[in-house]
Parts: sequence; C-alpha cells; structure tokens
Amino acid sequence: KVKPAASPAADKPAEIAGNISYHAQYSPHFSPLAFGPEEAFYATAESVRDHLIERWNDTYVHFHKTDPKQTYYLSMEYLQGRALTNAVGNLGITGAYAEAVKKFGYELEALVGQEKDAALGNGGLGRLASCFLDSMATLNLPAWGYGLRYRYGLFKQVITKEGQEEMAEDWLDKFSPWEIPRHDVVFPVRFFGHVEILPDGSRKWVGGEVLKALAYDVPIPGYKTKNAISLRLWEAKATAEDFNLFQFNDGQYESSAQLHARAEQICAVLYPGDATEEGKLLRLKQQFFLCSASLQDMIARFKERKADRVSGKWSEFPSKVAVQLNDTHPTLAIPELMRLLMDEEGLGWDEAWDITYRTVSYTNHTVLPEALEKWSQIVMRKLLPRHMEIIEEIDKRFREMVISKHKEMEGKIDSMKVLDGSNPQKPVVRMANLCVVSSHSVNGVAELHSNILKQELFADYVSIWPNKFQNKTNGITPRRWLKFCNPELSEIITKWLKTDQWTSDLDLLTGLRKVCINACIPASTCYCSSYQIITENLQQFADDEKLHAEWAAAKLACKKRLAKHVLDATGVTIDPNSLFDIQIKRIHEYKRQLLNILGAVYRYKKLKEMSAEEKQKVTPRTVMIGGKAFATYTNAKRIVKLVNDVGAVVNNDPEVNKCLKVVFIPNYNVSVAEVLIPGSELSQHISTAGMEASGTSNMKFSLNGCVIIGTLDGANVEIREEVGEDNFFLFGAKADQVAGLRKDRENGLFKPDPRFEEAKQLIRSGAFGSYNYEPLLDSLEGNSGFGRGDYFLVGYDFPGYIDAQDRVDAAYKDKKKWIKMSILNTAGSGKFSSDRTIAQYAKEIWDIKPSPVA
Ligand code: 26R
Repeated sequence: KVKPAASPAADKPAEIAGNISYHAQYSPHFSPLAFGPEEAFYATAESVRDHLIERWNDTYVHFHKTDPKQTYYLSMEYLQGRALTNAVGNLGITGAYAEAVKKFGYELEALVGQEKDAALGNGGLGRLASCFLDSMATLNLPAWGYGLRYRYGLFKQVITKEGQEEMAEDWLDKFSPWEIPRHDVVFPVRFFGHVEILPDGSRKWVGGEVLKALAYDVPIPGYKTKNAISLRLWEAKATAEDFNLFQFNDGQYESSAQLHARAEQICAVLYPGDATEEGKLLRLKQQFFLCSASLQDMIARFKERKADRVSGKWSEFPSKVAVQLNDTHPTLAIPELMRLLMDEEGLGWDEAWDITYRTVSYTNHTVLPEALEKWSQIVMRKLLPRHMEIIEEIDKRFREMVISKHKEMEGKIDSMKVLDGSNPQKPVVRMANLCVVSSHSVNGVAELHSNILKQELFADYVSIWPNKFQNKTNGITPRRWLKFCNPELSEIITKWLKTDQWTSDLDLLTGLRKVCINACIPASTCYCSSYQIITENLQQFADDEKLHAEWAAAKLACKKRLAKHVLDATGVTIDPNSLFDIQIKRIHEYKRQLLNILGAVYRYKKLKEMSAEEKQKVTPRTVMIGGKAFATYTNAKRIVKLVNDVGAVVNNDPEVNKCLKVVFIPNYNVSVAEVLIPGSELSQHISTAGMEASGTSNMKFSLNGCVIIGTLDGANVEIREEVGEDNFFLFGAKADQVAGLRKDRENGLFKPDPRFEEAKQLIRSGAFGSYNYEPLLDSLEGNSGFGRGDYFLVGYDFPGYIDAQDRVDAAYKDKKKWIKMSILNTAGSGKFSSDRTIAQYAKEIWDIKPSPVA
C-alpha cells in the first residue's frame, strides 16, 4: 500500500500555485520553460485532477466496503464538453484556483478556453448521459458510466461555399488531463470464431480474433459532495503476441500488424458511415466491444466485493447490479450477460435468464423508424455466432410464452418477435424488440413520448406486461447549464432567493415568482402566516422593478458575450439590442430548421416591401441557427447551405439588415451552447408533433430565462405546463392530428397558405443564389419527383408559425412583459433538473440508494 499524499489545500491559493508549478515541471508534456496559456491550462487541470483522484479513490473504496447495489449506465455516447470549470465549480474551489493562476498572470476564464471539448457523442442522447453522470455523483448514488474512448470526437463542422464540410476532431491531439489509463483493468473481447459443443453438452465460443479492452477512467465529481464516480471508457488494443515480427522484418509492414490496425478502427470514430457492409460490421463490433468489456468488468467487481461470490451466489447479482441501456445501441449486453453466466459461469438457461431480466432495463429515445436498429442476422451470426444462438433462443421462448399464456396476442406475434425473417434475403434482429422482451423496465423520456410508446410503438407488449412501461422525463444539470454557464443570472437568483441551494434543489426557483412580506425568503420554503396571504398574489417577484432591472442587465451582458462569439466565429456583427432568436440542435427534417428559415425568408420579403417608416416600428431580430448534419444526410446538408445563403444576402442588404440578420453558427457543440443559451431570448423547438422524443435544450433555454416558441411535442408539453401557457408561444398541429393531416395531404385536400408559397417562391427565384434548392423545396410538395408529400407538415404549420412569430414581436415591444416572461420561465424550470430525473430512475427502476462518502 502506498502512503496517501495530500492534494494542495483547497483554500490556500499559494499552495495551489505551488502545485501547478509542480505539475508544469514534473508532469511535463511540453518543453520545460514554456508556460503559455496552453501549458498553464494543462498544469492547472492536472492540479485539479489531484483533488478529483482523491475523492474518486475514496468513493471507490467506500463502495467496495459497503457493497451497495450499483447502476451501470451503458451508452455509446457521452457529450462531456469541457471539464475544468465544472470540476472546480463542483469541488467548490473556483475562487482559490482563480487566485492561484493570477499569480502566473492568467485569468482562469482564459485558461478554460484552452480546453478541447470531449465530444464523444452526437446530440441529445449523449449530452443526457453526461448530465446524468453529474446528477448521479451529486446525489451520491453508486453508479458508473461505461462508454468507448473514441480517438476522434464528433466531426468538426466547417462551413465553406459548398456548405458543411466535416473534419476529424482531434480532441486527444495533445492529451486529455482528465483520463486515467488503467493498465490493471484489461479484458479480452472476441470476434468471429465458432461455437464448440463440449462433452457435457455445454457450449463455448472459441476461435476468431481476440482484442484487449483497456479501461480509461474519467473521474466525475458531484456538486458539494465528497463523492466522485467513474466514467469508464474502453480502448481497443492488440498485443505484442499479435505482432508478427517475422513479417515485419520481411518488409510486410501492413500484414505484420493487422490486428493492431483493426483494433484502432474500433475506437476511431463514433457512428462510422454504415452505407457499406464493412461499415455495418464495424458498428456492430463497436457495440459489442462496449457491452462485453463492461459486463466482464461488472462481474469481476461483483465477485471482488465479496469473497464467496467467486464460486456462486449468482442469485444476488440483480440485487447488486443494475444495467441501464441508453437506447438500443448497447442491446448486445443482453445476450452477452446470458453467455457469460451460462458458458463462463456454468449457470442454466432459466437462472441466467432470470438474472439478466432483473438486471437490465432499457430507455427508448426515438420513435423515428429509421433510427430503430435492425441488424442483419447473417452479419450477426458471422461476428457473434454464440450470441446469435442465444438471441434465437430468446425469440423462440418469447413466442412460446405468448402462445401458452397470451393466446389472444397470437396474431400479433409477427410484429412482436425479435427475429424478422419476412425478407428471406435479409433476415434481421430487431434490437428494440429484444430490449423490450429482455428488460424488466422500458421507459420513454417525456410524458408524451412514453404515451406514444405505450399506445403505438410497443402497444402490443403492454397487454403482456402492463407494468413494464414507465416515463422518466429528461432533465439537465443545473450546475453546468445555469450556475457555471450563466454566472450573471445565477448571482441574481442567489441574491433574491437569499440562498444558493437552488443549485442542488432546483424547485426552489419557484421562489422567484413570489415573496413573503415578512421576507421569509425563499418564499417557497416559508410557512409563516403572511406567506399564506401573499400566495394568493403570486408572481410578486416577477413584477418587482428592481429584479427586472437586474435581470435585464444580466441578459444584456450574456447577449454581448454571445455577440462576440458570433463575430469571432462568423465575422458577422449582430446588435445586442435586437431580439436574439436561436435554434441549435442536430439538423434534421423532423426538427424543421426548414420551417425556421422559410419564416426568416418570409420576414425578409415583408421587410423589403415596407416603407422606411414602417420599418421603424419593426422589432429588430437576429435569427441564429446552428447544428451539424450527419455526413450522408443530403437534405440536412442542403438546409445548412440554405441558411448560410439566406444569411449572406440578408445581412448584406442595407435596406433590411437593421431589422433582420440571419446567422448560421458553425460547429455547434457543448461549449458553444454554453455561450449561446444564456444570451438567448427566444428559442425554437418546432418539431412535427410526436417526433421529438423529449428535447433537452428546450429545458436549458427555459432555465436561462429564454421564452420558447414551439409545438406540443416532447418535453415542450411539460415545460409549457410548468412555466404557464402565457409564457410560451405555442403553434402547430397536435401529435394526434398528424396522421390524419398526412392522409389529407395525400388525398389532395391540403390548401397551402399564400404566405408559404411566397417564401418558397422567393428561394426558387434565385434571390439567395443559384444553388439547386429544388430537391429540398420539392420535399415540401406532393408525392412526385423529389416530393415526399411534406411528411413533416412544414406547409400545414407555416401560417400558425408566422402568427406565433407576430405575437412574439408584439410581446417583445413590451419590455416589462417580456422580462416577466423570462423570469417566469426560469422560475418554472425546477422540474427539469436531471437530479429529479435520476432520483426517479434510482427509486423506480434501479432500486439504488445514496451512499455518501463520510
Ligand atoms: C444508431 C443510429 C441508428 C442512431 C440513431 C439515433 C444513433 C443515435 C441516435 C440518436 C438518438 C437516439 C437521440 O439522440 N435521441 C434524442 O435523445 C434525447 C435524449 O433523450 C431526446 O431529448 C431527443 O428528443 C432525442 O432525439
């Protein structure tokens, strides 16, 4: 055992500065005398890491000794973003570190900007996983995340004349100060090979190729707690035995290290293109790699924590381990756990099945048919022959169970079963069905979405397992998404609530609505008699002029920071006194950035038709749209191009550019979101109803006092309920109308609004350049040529959208009204803390309890 050394005293900046110097000198990554902002960032991060490691070690030992039930969150994606501000903030040492780096002539904020985003994810699902880790640590829950250590993060988006171009994002270019390689944590992972039947009749997967999974641990600190949990990321490796020295010396360099090259491919990028068979195979390898390494690790820890588990006590497993599948991407955890229990540990099917079923639970994050994973049985059998056998057995037993116990559902078996052989050329495994059949809990991510799961996607299963389906409305961490990214607003909230407890008890924000005349603040925790009177006159704070002035000043400061980012990133100057209107999210037709930009085009056209006097009365607006398009998603890329083209014309048109600017924000990521969201006043969450499972940026905007214009979709429904319908600009078709509207459209019953035609016509006229937008615009027309019959109902919702935007303009003219709406959005956001979400998962799905380090 090593004698523990202490990290620098957190309250002594001089000691911290000494520790930073120590790291610069003795954990060197650069030439010894260099100490520019980059070197200073790395040395500071390594010094902060000392604190993290202490807590992380203590937490590990604590969990080991107390042996609580632990959750393992399996996710192909984590969108962590930067870590420095969050780490010092959660540890409560921001001030001390700010002072310490000053001794070297640096501002902490400047060093923070040196860090590269860890973008090991695509969008909502990945960022949700990262928010969840923050809440698990903060709530002292025994819970870890498992993922893959991709060599390159999500691509960097560069905007050129052609539109979006993708570049590899080298987030590990230098090194990451936050990961700890664990050379003691290595597991073999097999691919291909065959199944051997042993003399005792048991089966074993042998042959093929075997890679090594090496763990990298990223400590995740909780807010104001000693607990720090792990995000364990796996890297694929081949070893010296796989290196053919003979071939190498013979000049056959490539074939000498084939397995090394294949290992590198596994963790090269997130979601490699899957248009080719090779691409599909690689994705399946990635998924299995994550599942196999993680499960072997969980089983090793289960055994390690109590000596007598080495030889059995398997029935204890589900009361010690919970596995949460973040969408279907880690579904292979199901057959892999079955295989490990049966083939490696010698259990029979029934016992292994019982354990697996009670251990695993599944979250669905989308109902889009194209995102519901289906894997070729042929590919699966080749890569994972034993798992394919197990999946076939699961499928067979499920069908037998339905016939014997739910005869009435027999007619539905074809759509419920796991294996779909309806196309004999291309039989597939339906991953969502495998998850539903094998998990004890299935949940959606917002009320509306969970209802759609129960009533549509998984309706047939509900009659078999009425209690399996749940809702867990998503949430966001209030630390990163308010306290750290918006210090201006945070200070005001703390001042008026007279406590900073809201950071870990977000419901306290309702205190911004009301005040107790005895100044028992926060009013939300006041039980005095005068409070009773005051509650009848809610929203007093929200009307207080002093609060209004402070709130408006904070918003303006954030808008100026945002404007600087826009200038630096695009060269476009925007006016902080205009209404900042933002839509940032992955570019997707169902999210309807096209509706937004058509709205902007229409606005431009109307401005062009106005007299100078009329323009005087217009509410000036800056429309900002940002997001990445999947590299092979052609229509999404056309949308990016269109937004850029519209911006180039509008912003350079002196007749209108005082009233309207349109900016495409390049390379949208977590760090950009942290600048944009605090400075936003209106944000757009305008998906076709029923298609956005939840959305989480809607919660971030609302929390930061931004008003939403949106449809009744995903979590918008719940946000509107919480903040009040007067503080939300609603428009558009409802989810239950969508199918009928599509039918009407098909039957030629749709009559487009003239305003919609005008907007499309202006683009077609070439006003925004000569690029061929026909395929994009035609997707909004009937079912011919490129036409898709406007599947996403842009045309149907257009007039309602324009009317809602007119209501926005009118409301913004009344400054007092607008600020009040802004305050009431923040005040109503308490429900959307990921602390609430995670507490519900812990209680209602995982059955785990807080286990704080003393
Ligand atoms: C493998 C491939 C088919 C694939 C499909 C879809 C890979 C990744 C996705 C991402 C999806 C599942 C996603 O990010 N969904 C988003 O999850 C968020 C968190 O629950 C929701 O807020 C958001 O509405 C949803 O689109």
